[in-house]
Amino acid sequence: MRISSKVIKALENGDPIVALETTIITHGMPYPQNVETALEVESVVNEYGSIPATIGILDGEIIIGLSQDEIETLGKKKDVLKVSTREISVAVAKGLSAGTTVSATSFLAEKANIKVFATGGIGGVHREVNETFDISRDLEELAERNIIVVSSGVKSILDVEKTVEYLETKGVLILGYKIDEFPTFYSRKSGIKINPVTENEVAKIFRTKKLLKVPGAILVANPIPEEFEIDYNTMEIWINEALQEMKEKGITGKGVTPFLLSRIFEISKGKSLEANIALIKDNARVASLIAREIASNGL
Ligand code: PSU
Ligand code: MN
Repeated sequence: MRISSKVIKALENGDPIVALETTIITHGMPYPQNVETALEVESVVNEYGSIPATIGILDGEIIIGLSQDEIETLGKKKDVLKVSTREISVAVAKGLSAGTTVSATSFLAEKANIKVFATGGIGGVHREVNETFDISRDLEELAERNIIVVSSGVKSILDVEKTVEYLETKGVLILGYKIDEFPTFYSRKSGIKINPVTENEVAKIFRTKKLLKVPGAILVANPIPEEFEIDYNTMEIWINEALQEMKEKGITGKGVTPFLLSRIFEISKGKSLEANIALIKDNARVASLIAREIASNGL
């Protein structure tokens, strides 16, 4: 594992750091928007006072703090793997390149002693889980990692209620960044009530949790900025169309999330991508503010 010199310096100085994932680059968005977005997200982290650490695997090397060139290389590369925690070793042993999911990124961020992580949306319990057993590794990993993850809730391609229930079962604390309702990625609404907090309160809760040695992540839900919200019912129509096609094509497992994202991108004529970019940038802002509180409290 290689940690970039910038990130090493920040770690040594106790400066605020925000980890960023790469599956969103390799499997979540088309080129070149994936690379542009990844670089913009890093700028937002910088702008709000923290150091970005984009995490991924290039030719078998785990990198904490990819350079701009490395992000570009990963974003352009064909045949890149999508790795959850269990497959990190495969990519490394075989010298392959990979985007790290929320699970793999949380695992690696914790190893590098990074406390805050920003993403778009985490994986979750899929619709029709009774048939497919498809529950993202992200949820199990978050139960075990001592990290704060900022996301726009979970996508409504998933079963949102079941995902929230599962997070409770697994002991992942859900907090709302200045909101009292769990967001569903493209929409600020779900009807599910959560505890609203400020960045300062997140840091206090993190400290208390640490003192009590309560394991598991804190999931900070930050809703999509209002002007980019997509009407819930319109989204439902698009999602159902994509889900239907997925069934017809027989897509399962790892392919599910990337397929749905790219189909919804096409069906929505790019509107879903615009929303996705807006919310990830806002999550980077919130994560940067939280990381500063964490650092200034010496946590
Ligand atoms: N949600 C998004 N965009 C993404 C992902 C989730 O809006 O790109 C990625 C994340 O990296 C997440 C992964 O960890 O998909 C989950 O994949 P799966 O459902 O196969 O566990
Ligand atoms: Mn899955």
